Amino acid sequence: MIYMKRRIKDRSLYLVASEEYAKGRSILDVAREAALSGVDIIQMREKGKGREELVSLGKELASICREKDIIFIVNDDPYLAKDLGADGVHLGQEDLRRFPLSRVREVVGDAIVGVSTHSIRQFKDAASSDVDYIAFGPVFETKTKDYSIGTTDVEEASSMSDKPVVFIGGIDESNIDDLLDKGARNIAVIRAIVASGDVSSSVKRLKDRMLRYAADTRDECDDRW
Ligand code: TZP
Ligand code: MG
Repeated sequence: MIYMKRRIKDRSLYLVASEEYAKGRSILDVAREAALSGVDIIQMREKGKGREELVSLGKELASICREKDIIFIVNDDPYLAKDLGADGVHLGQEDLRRFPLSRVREVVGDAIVGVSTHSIRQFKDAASSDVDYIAFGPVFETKTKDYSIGTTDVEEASSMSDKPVVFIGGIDESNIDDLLDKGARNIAVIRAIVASGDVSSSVKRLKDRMLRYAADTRDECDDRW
């Protein structure tokens, strides 16, 4: 059985762990370093690995996360999330066609379910559905998608739902302030952490920006979630 539902903390830094961007480093090494440095959520997102490899990597990532009280999310596959005892699963729009949310709930029970959205219309659908958080993007240019949606809708997406919203896509230290200014509270990245020459410093600086922004604007962490 999957664990009891964990809460996504407000002002979460969410690492999407994909070895293909790790410049030859093992994703486990990157995840370990990131876990020690302050990420709040780690997602296993490995497109090129078979099930056996995913199970073995997933067990290691789950153990790293457990040790540091980090939320562990599995991408694409609710059955794999369940088998790994993950805290949750993340699904894209195409995954939802394969696994309708009613089926996802049957598989993962009360675990965290997150969904990717790429427009306000998709966001609204997600907001009124049985998901626990909503990812919105890609807000900037990124390698995993051949388009980006820009930041025009960030304010609307930030304020439209009581569910946690996680912004994603090309976010790094050079543009994170723009998002925070527009109301973003939770940020997900691949390359800004995974491809960094100094994972620990990158994590600490991103997290520090997020927390400092909250303190400076007196909009401290919201514990509704
Ligand atoms: N979904 C939307 S953008 C993206 C995903 C998985 C990739 C984000 O990667 P990066 O390196 O932070 O742009
Ligand atoms: Mg997917």
